[in-house]
Amino acid sequence: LEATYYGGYHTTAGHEQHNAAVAAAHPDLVKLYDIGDSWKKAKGQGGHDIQALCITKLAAGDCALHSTGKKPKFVVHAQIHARELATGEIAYRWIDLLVSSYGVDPEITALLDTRELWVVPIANPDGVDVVASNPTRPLLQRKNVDDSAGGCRAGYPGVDLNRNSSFQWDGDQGGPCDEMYPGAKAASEPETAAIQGFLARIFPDTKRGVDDSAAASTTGVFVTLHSYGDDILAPWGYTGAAAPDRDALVALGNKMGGFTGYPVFTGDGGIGYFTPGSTTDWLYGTRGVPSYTFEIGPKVGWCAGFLPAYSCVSSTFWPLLKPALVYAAQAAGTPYGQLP
Ligand code: 0X9
Ligand code: ZN
Repeated sequence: LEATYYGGYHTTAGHEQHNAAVAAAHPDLVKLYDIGDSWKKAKGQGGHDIQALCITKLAAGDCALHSTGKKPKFVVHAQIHARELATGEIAYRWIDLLVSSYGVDPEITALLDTRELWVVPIANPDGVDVVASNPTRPLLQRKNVDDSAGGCRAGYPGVDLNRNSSFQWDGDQGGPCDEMYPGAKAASEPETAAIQGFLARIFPDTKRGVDDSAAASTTGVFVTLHSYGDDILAPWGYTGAAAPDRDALVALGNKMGGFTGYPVFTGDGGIGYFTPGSTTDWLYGTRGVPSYTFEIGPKVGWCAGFLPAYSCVSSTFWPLLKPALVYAAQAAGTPYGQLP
């Protein structure tokens, strides 16, 4: 299986080889987990396990798949929309930065000493297989590859995994052949069950009204990488009503967006449509974790679009995202307070 395509982007197999190599090379820093199945895997038709890495200077109790760890958690989640090529590469470089900088760069060393840095580099592995199946001109598959609702004469069947989450799921977002098809029911897809199950295990429930003493001391930050809106979207995505912590969410969003030049929007701001069933609304709405969609830009120019030249990763995307992710990881300690 080819590890790369389209000038250097990593296939699902390439990411799997990388994850295994990083875990083997850094047993003191990395734990690698299988958090569930892709749709094809669940059907016994090949497919993939969905992989999550936890990167930290491992001490007793760190990086367990439950919420009792002492270090605040920062999660990077990427390529839930398969055709958004820049996103998985940023996750890949983030992993490499973390494991190669421990004991070398004081800022990253401090991060690994004090945070659990979780990464799900490919949230939609079957979809990425479709995209990479034409290595010179990647296919524009957005969704997973669930075709059980019937054939689509034109276009690509599948469920939009960013409409399938079981918080404010809305079945009226389109039919099986539409790009925003939310699935037959909430969390119908194994990829959704995997990410929700994983996040519910590692994050305690700190949302308002559950335990307000916990809400006041919320730790953890979640970032999902999309492209190419050139902005940051904060909860809620399903409604224009203000989220309970909207001012604090936007304040942290603005700090992170300062590194990338992204403005911060809530509701349908910036995009012009609501997004019921998104990953970020689900995590914020069920666990209270400050959760952001980074829409990697630019919207115009050479590096715009779903399929930018691979050289754009080094020239444009990574230099902007790297400091934003470092900042977000630091902020996971006290996301709503004492912003440095
Ligand atoms: O529509 C989406 O899923 C995202 N845009 S994309 O072009 N990458 O497909 C936007 C998601 C916005 N989410 C929230 N506002 N929570
Ligand atoms: Zn997207």
